[in-house]
Amino acid sequence: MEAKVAGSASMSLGDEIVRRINALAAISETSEHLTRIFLTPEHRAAADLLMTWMREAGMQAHLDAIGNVCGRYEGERPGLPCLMLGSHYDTVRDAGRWDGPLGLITAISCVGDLNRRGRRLPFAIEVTGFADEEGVRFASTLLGSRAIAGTFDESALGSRDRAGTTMRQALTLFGLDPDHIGAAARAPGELLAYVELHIEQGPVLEAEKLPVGVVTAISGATRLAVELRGMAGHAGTVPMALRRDALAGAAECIVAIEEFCCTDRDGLVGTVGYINAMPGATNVIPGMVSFTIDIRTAKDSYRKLAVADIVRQIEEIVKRRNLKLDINVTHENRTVPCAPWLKQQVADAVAAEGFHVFELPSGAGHDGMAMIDIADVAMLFVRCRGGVSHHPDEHVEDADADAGARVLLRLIENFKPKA
Ligand code: HGY
Ligand code: MN
Ligand code: MN
Repeated sequence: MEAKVAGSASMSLGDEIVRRINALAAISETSEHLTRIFLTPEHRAAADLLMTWMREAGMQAHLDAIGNVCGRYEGERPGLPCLMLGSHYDTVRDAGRWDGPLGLITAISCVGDLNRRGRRLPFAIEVTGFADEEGVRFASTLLGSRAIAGTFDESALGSRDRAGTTMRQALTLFGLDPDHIGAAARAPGELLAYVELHIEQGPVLEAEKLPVGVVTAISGATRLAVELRGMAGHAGTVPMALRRDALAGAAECIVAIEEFCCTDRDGLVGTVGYINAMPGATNVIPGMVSFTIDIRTAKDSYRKLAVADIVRQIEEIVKRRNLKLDINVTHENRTVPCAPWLKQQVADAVAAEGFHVFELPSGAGHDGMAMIDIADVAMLFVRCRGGVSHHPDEHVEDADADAGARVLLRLIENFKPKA
């Protein structure tokens, strides 16, 4: 049991949160970088630590059928519908320690504060650590929140990671039953609302000199997997004019994507985050290249047009270079608005804690994009240094972690279900 820090409850909240962020960050695939991927041993160790903290906070805690960590703090009487809080506990590769865990640990610490004060509310509180928001291991993402929302696509069980392991096999190895994922789905009406605290992952709050912000909407995203096939060959003997170089073709596609997105089109952003060239030898012309594309803009209709335009450009490059193309959408999420009635309660809590109410959209995706199918959603952003995220330099000042906790606790204690 951790020693409770003296001082006001919210100061101990901030201290406790930062200490736990650092403790959780130590659970990683390697000691050099923070990487915690879905259904790995470090994923399980993190789940166990989170359940320990949930139980210390007075919650019942369990792992659900897809590996979400689920904590429940009963209301004035058992079985009441809940205000669900939480965030994800998986990370990207070489990640920062705040993306996901800040929202999850802050929610656990807020419940711990209520528990220490013996406070019970006219609703239950549930805190969920979503198992896979980043979608690093298997192409599809939001797996944990989709399972809870009842929208998990069973066909994803056949998707393979880079080692060729299927999600089905990984779930089984993790000790879960892939044919039982449906049991994670919650019935509509069990949740009064879903509220997530998260780092902004952008520079706006820092520019505004504000510790917290109220999210208006979560931008939609489209992810695609591309495979180009040409002809492997000897780097020293095949004349340039006779080559079908898959990597040179991929390079032309990647530059075309960047140029298309740079023409300042309604906040359109495009990223190629992963590429793999085969056979991967210095003296062999690459015969096969696979890469990923991530396209985002807040306007769904515009994003669909942009994706179609980019695919058309890739098809033209591939044809001209006499390559074979295989391109699939692996993830598609519409832009999700935060519910006005709930967003207002986040804003009221920000104001009640003495902070300026500032609204901003989220360019990053979050589990609320799946949770919207089962409950209204809202988000509270916390400033992060330089807006840096998905990077080991990601950082939140102690005072901002404490500010976020104070606002979330205020929101919880003043929460009114939708009339
Ligand atoms: O990709 C995203 O926007 C989120 O961090 N998973
Ligand atoms: Mn992330
Ligand atoms: Mn995140």
